[in-house]
Amino acid sequence: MSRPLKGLFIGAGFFSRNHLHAWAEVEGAEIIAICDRDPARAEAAAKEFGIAEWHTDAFVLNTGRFDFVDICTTMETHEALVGLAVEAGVPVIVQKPFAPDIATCVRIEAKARAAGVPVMLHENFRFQKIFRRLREIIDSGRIGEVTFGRLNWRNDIDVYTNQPYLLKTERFMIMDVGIHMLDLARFLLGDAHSVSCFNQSVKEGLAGEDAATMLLRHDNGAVSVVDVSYATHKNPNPFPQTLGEIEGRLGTVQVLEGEILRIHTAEGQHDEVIEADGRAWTSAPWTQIQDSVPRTQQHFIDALRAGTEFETSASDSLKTYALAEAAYRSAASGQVVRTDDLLGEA
Ligand code: NAD
Ligand code: 89Y
Repeated sequence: MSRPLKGLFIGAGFFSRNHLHAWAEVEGAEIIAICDRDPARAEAAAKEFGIAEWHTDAFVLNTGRFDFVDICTTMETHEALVGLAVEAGVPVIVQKPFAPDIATCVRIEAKARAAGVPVMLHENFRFQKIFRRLREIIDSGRIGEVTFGRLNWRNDIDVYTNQPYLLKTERFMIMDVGIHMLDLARFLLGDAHSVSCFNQSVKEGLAGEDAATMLLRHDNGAVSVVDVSYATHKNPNPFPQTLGEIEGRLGTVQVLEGEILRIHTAEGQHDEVIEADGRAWTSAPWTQIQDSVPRTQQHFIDALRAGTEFETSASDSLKTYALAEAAYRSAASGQVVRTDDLLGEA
């Protein structure tokens, strides 16, 4: 392999250590500098991960030394940071959610496309081992054409201690975890065009919703129910497992607690237990999420080197974001909302 691609990492906050541990494993790339507007965070991360250079200003992107940038900041900063990278001609991987509203996502994607700069959304849930395996089972034809799906993420992880900005985020649950589930729904059942949604604010004092129940119609006629909640008390707490089932014309796959896929076909029932990868830097209960981060970043580097499309390119991710936008508009209006209207309008 030719020399590793050299990357700048921006945003040394809560989730950054998963990215930085993962970058140390990714083949064909290395992070050579860290940037955070908080100098103490930038310096501490650089020290901990053995990275020589740290900065407080993302304008360092203009120095011509970076082959890519990994942006791990919250959504309201993405337009400016991705814009800076695009102007500097530096390919981008940027954390979900894409931006606070669909018009901003459309502007970001249009600017990158016009400049020919590749941009990928860090959408790691589809890179969880269990969902890669489920996709393989669907592709094998064992359960036939997919007709129905149910995906749920319901727990009461104390997300507010690690990610306090969520307390004040008006578009909260659908943007935080709903967007992962909507991407998974597209990954497993294909594109969707219509959404109906009810939101709930269960915990008191939040600026946004902490639960949402969405109903999707997919382009092939399949229907899915996608529901998310941070206000669901279960013992043991199922965080961070996405549970549910995918039904096809010939069989069903259930996604059960304990990272079990239960496959039902005419021959009977069969379980597959999906084992964690066993990395030294991962720990319960976060392992399933942490394990998906190196796979996501490796996909970005492999596609960048090969010049192929990212699974979750900025243009692909507009389709996921349109479902989230439709969910908010449906919750506000009580109507079913079509995504083609939204993308046209933006
Ligand atoms: P955070 O607020 O803890 O960290 C963000 C960091 O970015 C902060 O240190 C901040 O100082 C820095 N920053 C902000 N703007 C900057 C700028 N212009 N230049 C340089 N530094 C800047 O946030 P977090 O909890 O780490 O989340 C970051 C993103 O990751 C969010 O979009 C969140 O939704 C996402 N996230 C994803 C997952 C996942 O599984 N995919 C999990 C957690 C968080
Ligand atoms: O913010 C959330 C996400 O995107 O993945 C897990 C998380 O950090 C907490 O639920």
